[in-house]
Amino acid sequence: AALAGVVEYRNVTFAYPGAESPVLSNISFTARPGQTVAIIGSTGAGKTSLLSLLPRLYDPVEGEVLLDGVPVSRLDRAEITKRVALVPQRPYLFSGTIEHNLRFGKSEATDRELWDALRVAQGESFVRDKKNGLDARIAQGGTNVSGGQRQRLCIARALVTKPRVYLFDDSFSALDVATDARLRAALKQTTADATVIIVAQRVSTITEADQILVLDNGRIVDRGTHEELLETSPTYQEIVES
Ligand code: TTP
Ligand code: MG
Repeated sequence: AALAGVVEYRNVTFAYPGAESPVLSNISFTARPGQTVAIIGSTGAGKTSLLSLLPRLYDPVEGEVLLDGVPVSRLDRAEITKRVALVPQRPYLFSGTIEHNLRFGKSEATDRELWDALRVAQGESFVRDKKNGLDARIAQGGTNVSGGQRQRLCIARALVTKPRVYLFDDSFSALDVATDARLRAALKQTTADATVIIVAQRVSTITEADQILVLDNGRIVDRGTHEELLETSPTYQEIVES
């Protein structure tokens, strides 16, 4: 199972270059194919920073991040990108057609694959409604699509690459609750064999996760399923009630 998509963070501590104090301390967890691991915590807790270490946007100062048992520090970014798709918190669209934007990570994808990805990402109907469909133009930075449409196009772009590991950084926050629920149900089927790590603001997005990590000030303070955390974690209860 060399390309299975097992993600392991082992005693990871991370500080931004030039910063004095770490934003992540002693992070350890494992996410396996078929599992969804969710990360929740208040703003500034370190969720985005945590995700950024797997695709090597940054490297830890201590500890290791492993992909299928191999430290990612031994893999080059192109190799990681083939197996890991990150949907960033501020999803980026560039000037060009919708098709160009969707093919960004996998230029040889067929139109069929693009539409399949759009269907899962709940973006099919708004692209179909555009006069030029996949040829419709996106303005620089995606200013002519809504925040929710932008999120869905970036999710579709990740799906097109058919990665082993998906990292969703707050990718559902601009969606209304009904669209969020439909998208997650569709994603669950499509990504059933993949490893999924989701950062979320809304607890409703992650109640079904196999494991939830509660991040506070750069540390995992509690972990468990939604039901377990409701019983055991005051920090989680606060998030649920907020
Ligand atoms: P984040 O990792 O961005 O925190 P978060 O993703 O949990 O927050 P949010 O819910 O708002 O998305 O930031 C953790 C700390 O790291 C915070 O003090 C800001 C700092 N930071 C940098 O110094 N440089 C960076 O590029 C980023 C992303 C964060
Ligand atoms: Mg963030």
